[in-house]
Amino acid sequence: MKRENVTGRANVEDTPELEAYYRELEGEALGALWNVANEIEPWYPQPKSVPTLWKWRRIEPFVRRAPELVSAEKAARRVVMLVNPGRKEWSAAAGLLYTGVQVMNPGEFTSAHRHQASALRFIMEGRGAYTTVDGERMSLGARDLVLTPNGTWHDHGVEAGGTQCVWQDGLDIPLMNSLDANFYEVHPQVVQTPGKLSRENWSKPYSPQFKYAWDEAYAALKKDAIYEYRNPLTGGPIMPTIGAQLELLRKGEATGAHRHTGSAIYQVAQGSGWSEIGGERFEWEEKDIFAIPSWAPHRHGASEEAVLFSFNDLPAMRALGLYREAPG
Ligand code: GTQ
Repeated sequence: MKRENVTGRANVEDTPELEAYYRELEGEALGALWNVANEIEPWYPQPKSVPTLWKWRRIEPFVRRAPELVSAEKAARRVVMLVNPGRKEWSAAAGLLYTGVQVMNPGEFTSAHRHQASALRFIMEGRGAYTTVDGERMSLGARDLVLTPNGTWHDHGVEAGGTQCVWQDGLDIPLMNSLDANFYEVHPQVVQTPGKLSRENWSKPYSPQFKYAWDEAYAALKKDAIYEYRNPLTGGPIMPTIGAQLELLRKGEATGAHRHTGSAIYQVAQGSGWSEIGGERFEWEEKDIFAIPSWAPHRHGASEEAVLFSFNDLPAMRALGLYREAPG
């Protein structure tokens, strides 16, 4: 047996005969595994996503210009997407997660729809924002979290007496498309007629609570330094594929480094500090957004007291038995 084979990794040199053989394979929709085995079976996860920080001061001018260039009605969702340079073809911010910043002026709204992708919104600024989820209308203020779980009808808007509102959308669109399981439907009404949603015998795979007010979450966070948004019925994650949390970092404090399978997208809810992600250091301030790819070692520190909001695909990882964690 050749020594190279001991590693179980391919080590084949091209010859003119082999090259001709590869071309013929390709013509038959076939391929030689040994040419790609090292790539498709890596020793450990090799995400195409790269650690990325989007500074709010760089995003903001584009967000403000969008309403001047395109109406909310025509755009349907007027969102500036945050696209990871390594995951452009999937419109992913990292791995299986999508994120974008949506802007809406007073009196504007999006038409009602639903999709298989699970979604959440973290309000960044403004007064008068609302979301209607399966007929239940909720008012939203800065740093409130609202869920629009997979399959729920939703439309959003800003009341005529409000101010321009900006929020971060987080969805598992790349996961749904990777699984070829995405669906999209338009509601028969442009906007839903608000009503009362019955929660009796709740058996949906997501939280019956859709709105998580900032004041309550922040009060709980102050006690524990970590606050996981949970399904109050099960104590489990808010949605089957997406989890979310707040982390409180006291001034000068730094977390230990670790890595895990699954990606996370962060938004700086308050304060300033830094993160080391995959060996790179990023300095962040309020409203900055950053992405941690799967298996990238990471840790955070605060220059002044900071609160980090984040969402992740860990529920999907856990449901499939794929969650692994290790020290960084
Ligand atoms: O509001 O449901 O940013 O479907 C991207 C896709 C928001 C939404 C996005 C969506 C939505």
